[in-house]
Formats: sequence, C-alpha cells, structure tokens
Amino acid sequence: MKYENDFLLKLYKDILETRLLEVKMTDLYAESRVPGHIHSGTGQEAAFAGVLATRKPGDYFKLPHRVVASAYLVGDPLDTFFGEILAKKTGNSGGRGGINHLGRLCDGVLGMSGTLGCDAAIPVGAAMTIEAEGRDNVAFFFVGDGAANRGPVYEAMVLAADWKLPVVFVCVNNEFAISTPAVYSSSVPNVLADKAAGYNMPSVVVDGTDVLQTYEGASKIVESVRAGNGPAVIECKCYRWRGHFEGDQCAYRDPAVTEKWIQEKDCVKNFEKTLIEQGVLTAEQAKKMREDFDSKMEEAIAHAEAAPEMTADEIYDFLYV
Ligand SMILES: Cc1ncc(C[n+]2csc(CCOP(=O)(O)OP(=O)(O)O)c2C)c(N)n1
Ligand SMILES: [Mg+2]
Repeated sequence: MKYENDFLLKLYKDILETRLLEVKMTDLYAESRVPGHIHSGTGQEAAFAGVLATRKPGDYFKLPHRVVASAYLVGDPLDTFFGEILAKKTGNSGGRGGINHLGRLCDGVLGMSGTLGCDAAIPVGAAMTIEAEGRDNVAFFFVGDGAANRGPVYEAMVLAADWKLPVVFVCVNNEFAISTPAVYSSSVPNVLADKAAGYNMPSVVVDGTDVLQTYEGASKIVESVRAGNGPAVIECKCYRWRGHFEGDQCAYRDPAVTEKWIQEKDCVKNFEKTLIEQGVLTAEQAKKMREDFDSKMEEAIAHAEAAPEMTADEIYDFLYV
C-alpha cells in the first residue's frame, strides 16, 4: 500500500518518541528518581503506535502496565506524564497513581489497575457509552499474553460480543508473563486471536515489531468495529527486551534469543532504515528529531522534579469508602 510521506513520518515519530520515553524511564529509575517500580516496554513500541494510529478523537484507551508511554501517544502532555511518574502534584492524578496507574479521562485514558485483567469490563462499559451516544468511536483494551488468560477478560469478551459493542481487544504478546513463556500458559500459539472465533469475533495477528504491518492489520479490523460490526481481536507478536522488572536477571530465558530480537526486530531501527532507503527521511532529520525530543523530555522532567508533592493530608482526597 502507498502512504503519504507525512503519515509515514508521523508513524516514525510515534515509535521514536515512545522508545525515547521508555528508555528515559529506565534511566530515571536506575538513578532512583522514580518512586514505585517500572515495567519497561522497550522493543514493543510498534505494537502500540501501529494500533493507536487508527484512533479517532472520542475513542477510549485501556492501556497496560508496560509501554506506559502509550499514554503520551494518545495525548497525555509530557508535563502531566512525568508529573505523575515522579509522583508530583502536577501529575494527572496529582501523583496518586504513579507510573503503573496512569489515567487521563479528558484524553479517554481509562486508567490501569494493578490487578491485571480484573478491569477488562471497563472498556466494555466505555463502549456502552459510545453506543448509547450513537458515536462511531471504539474502546481499545490492551492486554498482555499473561493477563489475557484471566477469567474477567473472557467475561468482557462475552459481554462485548453478545451486545455487539465497539471494543478492540489488543493482545500484546511479548512471549512472557514475568518468567512464564506464553507457550506454557496457552494451548494455542496466538493467545487471544486463536480464541476470537469462539466469541464470533474477527481477529488478526500482526508482527508487532513492524509498525506499518501492525497499522495495516489494525486499520481494517478497527474500521469494521467502528462501523458497528461488534468487537474484534488484534494480536501483536513482539518480545519483551528487558526483564519483567528492572533488575530481573532473566535466568529463565536464553540471552542469545533476546539478543537476536534486539538485533533483528528493532522497530525503530528497521523503520528508520526503510524510510531512509525510500527517501522519506534523512539520517540528519532522524538525529534532529531525537535531539528535539530529548530536550522536550528534559524540560518536562525538570519541571516535574521542581513541582511539589502532595501533602500528607491530601493523600486520601478522591478516595471513596
Ligand atoms: C491478577 C494479577 N495476578 C498477578 C499479577 C502480578 N503480575 C504483574 S505483571 C504480571 C505479568 C503479566 O504478563 P503479561 O500480561 O504478559 O504482560 P507483560 O508484563 O508481559 O507486559 C504479573 C503476573 C497481577 N498484577 N495481577
Ligand atoms: Mg507478556
């Protein structure tokens, strides 16, 4: 398929900035500047940027604990993003959520629960709102290959399918749930896509390290969901480059396999190379994009670090009993 250069450059910018954010977060964490612990999504950027390139204003996003930079992709400004990650008052939730619980309703970001999968019904509820209001929006539900095995996810699929709701179930299959390989926990190779037919949902499996292929696979299926044909599944095949958490020694997997993914399936490096070969991008332009975004991040981090933390008597604000 032929795309406009501007569209290709925007896709490149999305994966590049997501990468730079993910790397920056691990750097900040290594310097003990991030409260809480982080799950690096480095290497998985194309799965998010490719799927989310199909979004429209008014869509909802149930994002996961990994590749939290996806919140930035859908509109969270760097100031509120880093404010939340560094637990400052300037964060989306005044620093109450932190890196693992980013939410920003004004951009449709529905929040994240630490209990994986239990909140799968939330995008279904968001899709009910869309239907009641007669909009052509969708609710994206991102779920890992591990969390995809949880009961509440299947309950959500039953509801969405029975009520023909506009939910896009996106399984980010990075081959591991902490130390458990997906092949141990799933009877089928495509954890969610192979089960979609049982719910009468169409599905597509994409190479989640190829941003254009992910976009192409996702756009057809998202279009069908938007048109009112009911929910669907997208499964993005990728690989978790780093440990489950920072400091994970990854003794349960072969470092040579990880290295091969990093060398051969780097979504940013590969797409950059393609665009340069096609004359859409120059190496100088790419370098400048990196430098510009680096300065923007540094500015936002400095702003967040200078911001106040909530006071002890504010901790319980917005908590309902
Ligand atoms: C219900 C529940 N069980 C266990 C955990 C602990 N836990 C946190 S992340 C994780 C792995 C999830 O794997 P996956 O869904 O594949 O996502 P990934 O971390 O690979 O992105 C687990 C088991 C949890 N948060 N919630
Ligand atoms: Mg996983």
